[in-house]
Amino acid sequence: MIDGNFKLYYTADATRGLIYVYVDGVYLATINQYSATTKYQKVWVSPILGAGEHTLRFEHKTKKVSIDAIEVIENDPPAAISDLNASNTGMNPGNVELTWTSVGDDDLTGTASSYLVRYSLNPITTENDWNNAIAFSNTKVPQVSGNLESLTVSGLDPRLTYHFAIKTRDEAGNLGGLSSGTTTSARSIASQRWPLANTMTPMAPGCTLALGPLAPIHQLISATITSQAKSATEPRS
Ligand SMILES: [Ca+2]
Ligand SMILES: [Ca+2]
Repeated sequence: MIDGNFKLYYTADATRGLIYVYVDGVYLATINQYSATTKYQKVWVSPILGAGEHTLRFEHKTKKVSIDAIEVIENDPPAAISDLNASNTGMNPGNVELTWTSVGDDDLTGTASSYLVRYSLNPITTENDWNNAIAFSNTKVPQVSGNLESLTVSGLDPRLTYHFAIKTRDEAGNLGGLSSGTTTSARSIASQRWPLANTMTPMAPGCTLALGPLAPIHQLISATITSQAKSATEPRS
């Protein structure tokens, strides 16, 4: 078995006796399986064993014993992601690209099973923040620990600034801690400024200035600018 502990499921009745549990050749505990009446699915839970592989051995003496099942419980969660970064690609309104380095199924070792991605208009720095954040459903399969991951979060409002956080899940369902990073918020548009194709030149009063051509995001914006006549008393610039 791997890191964690285990549960031994057995049936107790009047014919059963003592079972001796050894881990890595060292005596750990005695389970008394005797019961005056038959009891199915009794459970004995081992203490937490250290990380690494362990060998279990069970012994009995005069009376019969039973082992219906052994359930291995994995207690070693993935590490917290330490370098989550969020950036806007600029060309797709409502999209933000997240990048981070993968962690393992056991701390920084191995390969995890899935990612839980959440976002919020508020910083996500506590478990309470996490619980109140919005989940971004994804089917991303983690790479082995230490590789660059990326994920595009879509469907955001380009006018707002979002904060992001990720937790990594292992094959036993253990969740890693909250991700952290220097940049965990991003607008989902590249910039609040954009170039004008036209050169601004003095215009006669009442003229209109067309904007364009613009990048796709800016097609959301249309504007008409009307120049105004300067008054006779205003100095000309
Ligand atoms: Ca594991
Ligand atoms: Ca694990």
